[in-house]
Amino acid sequence: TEWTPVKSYSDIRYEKCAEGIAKITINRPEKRNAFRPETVAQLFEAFSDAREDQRVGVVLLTGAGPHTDGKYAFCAGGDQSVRGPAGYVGGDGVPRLNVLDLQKLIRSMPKVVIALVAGYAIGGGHVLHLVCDLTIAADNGIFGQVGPKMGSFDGGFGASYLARIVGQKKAREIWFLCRQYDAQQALDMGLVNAVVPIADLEEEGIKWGREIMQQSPLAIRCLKSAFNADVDGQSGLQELAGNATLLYYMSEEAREFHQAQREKRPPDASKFPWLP
Ligand code: 2NE
Repeated sequence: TEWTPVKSYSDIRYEKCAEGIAKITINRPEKRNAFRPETVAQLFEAFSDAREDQRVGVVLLTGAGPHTDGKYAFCAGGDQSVRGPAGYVGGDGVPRLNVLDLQKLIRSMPKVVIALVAGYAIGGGHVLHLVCDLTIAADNGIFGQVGPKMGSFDGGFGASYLARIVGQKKAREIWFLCRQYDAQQALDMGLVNAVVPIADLEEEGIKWGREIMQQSPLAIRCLKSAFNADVDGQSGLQELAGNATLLYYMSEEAREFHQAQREKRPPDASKFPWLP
């Protein structure tokens, strides 16, 4: 697969291929791909671009590696070296938790986001794979939360969505004991969709991406928002309803009513059935 860089960034790589698949790589291997505010801002920009690009249907999210010590990481969460008293502090001196905005974007964008996890998905990095639609793990994948042992927690998607995925007992175990789980254990608890040899990780992601790119974009879009609606309360319903509006706009019926208003004439409602 030939990847074309979209834009150059300090903390991430952002590429696209001709088949409608984008690849976003967190590129701080010396920090196990931990994110600082700038990393998150760059991720947000790349994901926003992928969302806007009508040729893109699938985004792969992964971490650069291996590091010079031979170890891999998807993401080790927030960069603790820039954590201040009110959040993670970037070059502008402002404390932020902007990864929460990124989580919402990944979750609500009407494209399929696949996490490719090699090595550590820990803390806020674990939550990032969690909010992706699908996760493919390399056989060296390591999963876990660490908040309670290092002074943090994610009680949002990191807790409630985790519990939807692995069940209440397991989610509480993950957060209360802060253990690390290997890829097979993650597969057994439904935390990931597949485990493959590390050498095959990207190829497997592309294979899944290609299969998704053969499907109906509108069907995938509506399904993603339907899955979200079950869990996300009013904002989930808003996404689902937005798709209903989109589909309605695309109908002959909406066009007639819109046209009639523009032409200052009564709409011809008789043309449209009241379906059972
Ligand atoms: C990931 C893990 C378990 C890997 O262990 P190991 O032994 O393979 O690597 P090591 O030696 O710990 O790390 C290698 C280098 O990466 C840096 C380390 O400081 C080290 O740097 P040097 O000493 O070589 O210079 N590094 C690793 N993770 C980092 C991080 N998160 N921030 C800054 N530097 C990091 C092990 O590294 C580990 O446990 N990492 C810390 C995990 C962690 O505490 N994550 C934050 C959780 S809180 C969070 O993510 C969060 C939240 O709770 C709420 C909102 C937003 C974010």
